[in-house]
Amino acid sequence: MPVHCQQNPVLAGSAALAILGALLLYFGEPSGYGKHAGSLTTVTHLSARTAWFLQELPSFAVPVVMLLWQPGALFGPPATVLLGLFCAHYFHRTFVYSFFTRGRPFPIVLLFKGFVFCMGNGFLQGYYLIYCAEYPVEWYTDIRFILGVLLFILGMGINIHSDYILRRLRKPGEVIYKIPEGGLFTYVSGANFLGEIIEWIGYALATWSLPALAFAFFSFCFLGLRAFHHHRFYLKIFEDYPKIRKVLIPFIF
Ligand code: NDX
Repeated sequence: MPVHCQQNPVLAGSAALAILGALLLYFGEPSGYGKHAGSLTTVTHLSARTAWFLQELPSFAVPVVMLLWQPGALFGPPATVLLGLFCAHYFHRTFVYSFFTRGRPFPIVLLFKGFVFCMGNGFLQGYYLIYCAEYPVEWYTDIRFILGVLLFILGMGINIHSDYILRRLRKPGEVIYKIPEGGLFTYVSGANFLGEIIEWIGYALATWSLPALAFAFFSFCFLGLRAFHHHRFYLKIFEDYPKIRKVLIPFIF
């Protein structure tokens, strides 16, 4: 373990992520934005574009600032590539997804919570890879790295494509809901979420680290639950909702 690495924040942050994920599943309440926001007349909100930009920015900016602060500190090439994948995801989410979203306005209180979450997670993943991880150069040819990176790319592709399908269901300024069609939406209601979960499982495999595993677990809990609530919403709203379509895992659940 490198001398600069403090194990306690890494363990505490990973445990917090895992516990938060488990609590979300246990209580099973929908997160109150998007379809599940209810009436937005009683809560202070911001446009979806501004809200997604602000809340996701720390996940990109915190690791980048940490890197600039300590250039090269205990930071070998495989760790550079792995942190690059994390930052690439959040570069897209912050600067591309936010810019194009046609989502409903977002409650400010949830934006604040999302901001804190992204700050904490950006710090945890960045801290681990910059100060704690030690990958030999042979890690590039390790099956965990290769399979993990492939899964990450596959998941990111599914996630971006599915979010694109959702976006095209609305004209600019519209806030109606329609049945998503095409891509993995043919099989599941939470196709974008399935893509994101695959992505973070791949990242956990490629980094072989506790913080990444905890984040994959959190994503599975949060997004799996959200997929369940979306599925229930569709069944309630659309009488002609496709019967073959499952919640999150094609043909199974
Ligand atoms: N941000 C992760 N809980 C979240 C922000 C909110 O990156 O305090 C988790 C993330 C945070 C959350 C974050 C963590 C938990 C928090 C929560 C706020 C409260 C909660 C902090 C940080 C909390 C407690 C109290 C327990 C601690 O109008 P609209 O918005 O519905 O429109 C949607 C549209 N759309 C449709 N349009 C037409 N017809 C249809 N049928 C449509 N269906 C959807 O598509 C949106 O514009 C768009 C996508 O909507 P949706 O609902 O499918 O996805 P969404 O949840 O908005 O996520 C967007 C993307 C997606 O790719 C997803 O994978 C990714 O972001 N994401 C989201 C959340 C978390 C996360 C990834 C992760 O954990 N990895």
